[in-house]
Amino acid sequence: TQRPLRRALVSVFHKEGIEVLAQAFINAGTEVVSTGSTAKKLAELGVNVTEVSEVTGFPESLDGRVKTLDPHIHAGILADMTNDEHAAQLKELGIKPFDLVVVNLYPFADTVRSGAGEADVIEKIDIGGPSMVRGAAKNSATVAIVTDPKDYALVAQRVADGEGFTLEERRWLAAKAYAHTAAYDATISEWTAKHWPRPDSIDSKPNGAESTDTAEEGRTESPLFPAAFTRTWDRAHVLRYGENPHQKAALYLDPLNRDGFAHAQQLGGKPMSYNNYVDADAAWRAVWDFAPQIAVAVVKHNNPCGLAIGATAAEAHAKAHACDPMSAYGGVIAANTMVTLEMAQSVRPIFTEVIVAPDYEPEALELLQTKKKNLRILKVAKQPQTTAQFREIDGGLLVQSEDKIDAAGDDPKNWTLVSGKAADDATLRDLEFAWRAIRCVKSNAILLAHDQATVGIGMGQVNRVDSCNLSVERANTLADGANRTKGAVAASDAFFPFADGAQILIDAGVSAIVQPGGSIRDEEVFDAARKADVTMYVTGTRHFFH
Ligand code: 93A
Repeated sequence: TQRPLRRALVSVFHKEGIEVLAQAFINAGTEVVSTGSTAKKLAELGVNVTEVSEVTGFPESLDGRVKTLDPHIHAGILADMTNDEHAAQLKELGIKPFDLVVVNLYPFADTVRSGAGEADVIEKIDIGGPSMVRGAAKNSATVAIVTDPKDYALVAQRVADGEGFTLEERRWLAAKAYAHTAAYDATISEWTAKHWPRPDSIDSKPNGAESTDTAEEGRTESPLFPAAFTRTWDRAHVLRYGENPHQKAALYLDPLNRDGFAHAQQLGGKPMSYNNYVDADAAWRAVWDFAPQIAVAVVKHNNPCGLAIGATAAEAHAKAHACDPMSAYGGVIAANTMVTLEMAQSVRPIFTEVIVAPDYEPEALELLQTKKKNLRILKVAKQPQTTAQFREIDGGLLVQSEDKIDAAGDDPKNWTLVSGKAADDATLRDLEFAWRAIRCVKSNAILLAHDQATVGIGMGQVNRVDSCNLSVERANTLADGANRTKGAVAASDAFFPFADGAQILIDAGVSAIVQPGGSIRDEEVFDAARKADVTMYVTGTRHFFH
């Protein structure tokens, strides 16, 4: 099944690594056909190369949009030379077959990332390249397709040995090639879906049905998340293991969001693990809910064990850590501001897995790098840009827009006072803090806060009463025996279905509670607060998080 690589078609945007191929072609006397600047480069390297325009009898035209799109090229790629009729036809047409096609596509994603204008981006949509790749991959019966420069050395070897690739090898190369063009087109689709949405002039409901967002539920056309379905993920980093050592895991990177958390620059410590990524991403997203105020989050098992706003990074960290020093052991720390030397000093004695921040003072970085050798130190260029969340279910994929603190009910101006007197400024600040902070706590979530810092968090329970008890218990477990529930404020991520949960918080001495409201027993819940003269606001917005 081996086929000698006697005639090659080479058209590559990036010329890196092509030398090894050129040398092999020269040594083996391979016939090489090539496009404009690739031909020039190969000629410089000493290859006896034929220009594509010579083969097609047609000049490269329309600013290079039409170079290889020609039957003289594509018949040479697509002729199955194991098929006698194909071979005969090709001979009749005076076209010679290719044995090897080497293509490297226009850098679409790089061009988008560079911030280039629309016209430049469009020009970097490769048409001829993918056509050659797909054609050669289809014809793996006789053609070897190479799209990955990492394979050049292998190709050079097969050119040199005069035997070429086996059928199995050509098929493997074809499979790689189709993955490559699929990802390439998906990236283009993601960009076009984002930049060229359906205009109002085109009815989303051809049958004239109502065109509200809710009417879109259950429809397959005009998806709510056009970009989500065509999302491509670049370059996988294989991770040591997943959530547990017996699970396989990898990190895939978004080629259009190279400044995101997953692309963090690591400035120290051991390699990131799967769980490190999960926790650090949660912490990183949590702190940005408070921008432009300075915030620090300490996260463990995807839940905050401390979250605070401070006048400085060090103060925010000290307050966040103080919430639950026991749980902070082995946690992940995120800051939405530069990590100062002072903050680094307060982090130093605490066993921490990961620290993530937009930047570090040089002295802070040096201290962390030299005194905490295992600490993974991450620097992230941009605040979170993610818009959609994915969850695979058996036989399907759930997609939703991300929960952000941007609903009407997230603004205290829109809250309704249902019990007690209106909160004073400090209490209202704490209530707003608690409400923002509850977004990142796993449901059912109850969060107690004081002085813009969490003091007790009840998370992830299957009933709200347990979460209330847990938040109170966590608040009052400090070694010094301090009662931190008295005078604290409380937030609940969803309504209280009964008065019992709220009663636990009231009995523990909280001064104010904020919750979405909307239970059929709202009045019972409000009455419990009224009886104790505890301030209660309802937001009308919920922040479940699972
Ligand atoms: O503009 S194209 O879509 N039209 C074509 O006919 C064509 N043929 C090859 N782009 C085309 N190519 C691409 O040109 C290749 O995929 C490769 O990226 C690049 C190589 O051109 P050059 O050799 O001039 O640098």
